[in-house]
Amino acid sequence: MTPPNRATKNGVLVRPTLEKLEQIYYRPLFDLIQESRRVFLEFWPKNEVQLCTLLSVKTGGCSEDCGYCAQSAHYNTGLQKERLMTTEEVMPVAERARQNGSTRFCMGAAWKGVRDGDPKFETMLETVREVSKLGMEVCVTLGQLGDIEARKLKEAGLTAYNHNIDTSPEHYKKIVSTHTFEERLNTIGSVQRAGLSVCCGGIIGMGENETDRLKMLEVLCSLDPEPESVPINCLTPIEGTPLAKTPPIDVFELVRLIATARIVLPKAKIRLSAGRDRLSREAQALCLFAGANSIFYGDKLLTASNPGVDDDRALLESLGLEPQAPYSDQAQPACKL
Ligand code: SAM
Ligand code: DTB
Ligand code: SF4
Repeated sequence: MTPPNRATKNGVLVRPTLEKLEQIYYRPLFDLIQESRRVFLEFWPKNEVQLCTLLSVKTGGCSEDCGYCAQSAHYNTGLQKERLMTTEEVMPVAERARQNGSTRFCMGAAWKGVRDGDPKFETMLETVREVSKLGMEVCVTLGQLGDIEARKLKEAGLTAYNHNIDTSPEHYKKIVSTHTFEERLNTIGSVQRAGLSVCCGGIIGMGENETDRLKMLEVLCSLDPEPESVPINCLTPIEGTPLAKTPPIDVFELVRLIATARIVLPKAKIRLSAGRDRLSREAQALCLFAGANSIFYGDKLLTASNPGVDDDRALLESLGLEPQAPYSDQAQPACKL
């Protein structure tokens, strides 16, 4: 079924153009939020927020030069490089995540990509096989992959693959030189062909302008199928990286982006991701009102800090929001479609 807020022409879905996105994004803020709230309640009628736990299973020493990243070997960020965690090491963390109410477990590795046949990839497949038995959604972000690797991950029980486009195609070149925007899209293509859900979003606050952010959204809307989840990260400035001194974003620009994403990608989980610990409770509340319905839960992201679990519990409680119920307790997914 076509979402009602998406125009169709002769039954064919019309993807929003940059012009259309600008019309939505630049409305008076309260009009924009009113519309995003309407769409949000239509597709996500429960007052729920998905809690996701993130674990860095292989930290640091990455060959890529992404200008925002603590884990790039190109910059001296003071991060201790670590080997790949074994399945036995990951399992207790995943079990604790489930006990604490997470319904999604995301594992990240600081790699350029993965290759079938590599023993490290075999370890990841084994870990995915075991974690998937716990009944949570399982997501990994391992860098570039092809059709074979995506198919094997799907067979191992993976739900979703996270591979962000991070910014507009134009701005991407200013942030990363060791791989291209096109290569990011190729990996996403393999993930889609394998029948995995795509988790794809970006970072704001890397010196891009608002048009870059809308161009990023235009690319996300052009993905077929659309991304199942869209992480919106605010840059966490990392000492030693080229973006260390980038000023923080205006919070209303973040709210505008989330609201616009909710309107044009109504079925997606919009995840308020990195940078939450620099947002006030009020700012987070506005993001959750405007359309965000998922957060990373736990005091650490991959390497950077995240609000403590007690603070997050208190925030949700004071807003009257519930953590998304675990799958086993749900008669049907929270999204109406
Ligand atoms: N190596 C894999 C890749 O690049 O896809 C996976 C790990 S990477 C750390 C995953 C995502 O985390 C990036 O695409 C980016 O969106 C986000 N991220 C990394 N460092 C960040 C930072 N300092 N601030 C905000 N987001 C960040
Ligand atoms: C995503 O978009 N954000 C998460 C997850 N996908 C893997 C990662 C955020 C990383 C923040 C910086 C750090 O912890 O090093
Ligand atoms: Fe490596 Fe991913 Fe960090 Fe880029 S974002 S340096 S690919 S870990």
